[in-house]
Amino acid sequence: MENLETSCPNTWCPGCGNFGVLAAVKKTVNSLLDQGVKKENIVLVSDIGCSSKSTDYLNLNSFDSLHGRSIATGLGIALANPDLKVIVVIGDGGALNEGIAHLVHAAKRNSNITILMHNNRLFALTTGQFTAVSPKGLKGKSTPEGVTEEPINPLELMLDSRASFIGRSYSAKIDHMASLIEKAVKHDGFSFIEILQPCVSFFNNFQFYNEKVYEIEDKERTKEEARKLIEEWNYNSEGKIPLGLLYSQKRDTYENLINKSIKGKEPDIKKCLQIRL
Ligand SMILES: Cc1ncc(C[n+]2csc(CCOP(=O)(O)OP(=O)(O)O)c2C)c(N)n1
Ligand code: SF4
Repeated sequence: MENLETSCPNTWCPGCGNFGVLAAVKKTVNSLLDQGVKKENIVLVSDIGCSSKSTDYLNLNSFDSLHGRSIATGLGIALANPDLKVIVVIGDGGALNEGIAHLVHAAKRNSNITILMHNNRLFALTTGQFTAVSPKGLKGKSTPEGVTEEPINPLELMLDSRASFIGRSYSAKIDHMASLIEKAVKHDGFSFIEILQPCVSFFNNFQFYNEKVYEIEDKERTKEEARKLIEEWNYNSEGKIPLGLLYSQKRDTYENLINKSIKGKEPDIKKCLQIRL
C-alpha cells in the first residue's frame, strides 16, 4: 500500500462528503499502482473549491488550475503526454457554471481524461450560493427566498454531448466509488463521474440520498436505455437515483486523432525561430 498522505492540514468540515471521495480515490490509486501503473504517470488536476482541496491531501503529481478551467488544463496535459492518466477533480459550480463550455467540448472531443464532479449542488467554499444543479426552492446566501429556476440534469447533458463514459456514485459508498473510478481511469476516452457529495454545512442531504439511491447492474446499455435511467431523478425531490456505470461507448480519442493528423507534419522549430527573429 502506497502512503498517499501529505503533511497538509485538512480543513474540510467534520462529516463532509469529500472525506469519502478522498478515501475512494486513494483506494483506486493504490489498486492502479498494484496493477503496474507508475505513480509518476498519474496526474491529478484540481479546480477551485472545497472539493479541489483534494490535491493538497494526496501525494500525487498535481496541478491546481483556475475555477472552471481545470478541464481545459487536463485536456492540455493529456494532449502533451498521452501516457498520463489525467484525473480532474471539480465541483458542480466549476463544472456546470464557470466551466460548462469546457466540459461539453471535452466530452464531444472524447479527450482521454477522467472527470470526478463532486456534486454538493451548490458553491460550497463561498458559503452556499446556488449552481445549475441546485434544487428548485433551495434557500441560501444568493437565494434567500429560494431558487426559482429548475436544475439541469448533468448526466443528460453529458449524454447529449457525446461523453463515452457516464457514471454516478455516492460519497457514502467508498467501494462503489473506487471501483467506478478505476473503470473510468481505464476507459480509453472521456469519462465523467458524478459523485453525490453532501455538504454538511450548507446542504446536508445524506438522509435524502440514503433513501433514494440504488445500485444498477453493470452491463452494456444503448443510449435510449441509459437516458431512461438518467431521467429517473429530476434533481428536485422526485424519483429514485440510480448509481453505477450508466453508459459507455468505444470511440477514438481526441489525443489519438490529433496525434495521427499531425504525424510527420511537426513544425520545424528552427524555421519557426528564424521567422520570429
Ligand atoms: C472565475 C471565478 N469565479 C468565482 C470564484 C470564487 N469562488 C471560489 S471557490 C467558489 C465556489 C466553488 O464551488 P464549486 O465549484 O461547486 O466547488 P465546491 O466548493 O462546492 O467543492 C467560488 C464561486 C473564483 N475563484 N473564480
Ligand atoms: S463547506 Fe461543505 S463542501 Fe465545504 S468542507 Fe464544509 S461541508 Fe464540505
